[in-house]
Amino acid sequence: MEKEYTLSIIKPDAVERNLVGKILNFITEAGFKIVGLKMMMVNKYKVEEFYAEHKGKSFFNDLVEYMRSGPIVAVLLEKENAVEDFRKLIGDTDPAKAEDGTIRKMFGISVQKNSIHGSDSRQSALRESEFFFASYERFFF
Ligand code: DAT
Ligand code: MG
Repeated sequence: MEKEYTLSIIKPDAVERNLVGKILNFITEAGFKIVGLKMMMVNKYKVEEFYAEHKGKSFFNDLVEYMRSGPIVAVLLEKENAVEDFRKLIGDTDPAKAEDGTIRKMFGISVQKNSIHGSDSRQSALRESEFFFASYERFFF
């Protein structure tokens, strides 16, 4: 089995509704191992850098405001085929379109307040992991 890593963020709407424990349990029950974990607030510049690929889009400014509206939880996860399997576990960007049993379907409120982030590729996972976690905060066993 080849280990792979992906980066998740439990977003402000889910933290605010006290869903962190429930969501983490759902993730570990699906076979992912937590190898990094951090609760924080991010400033405008950090969010803009994190979501740089969406700069200029109609929803960008609202997205940035939302992501810094309250605490988030960054989670580094390990599993075979982690990136693809985690995207399946969270479901479509729009909770209304997400499949039954996915995290966004269960907990998401809207496209913006969709409760959780998951890296979209191995390259993104590496970039996003380094974005949130120093090397001594990443526990690759
Ligand atoms: P994903 O989070 O599924 O990778 P994305 O990368 O296309 O989706 O967009 C990043 C986030 O931006 C997404 O989780 C919520 C927000 N977003 C995307 N499209 C949106 C839209 N049409 N209206 C409002 N927010 C949007
Ligand atoms: Mg994305």
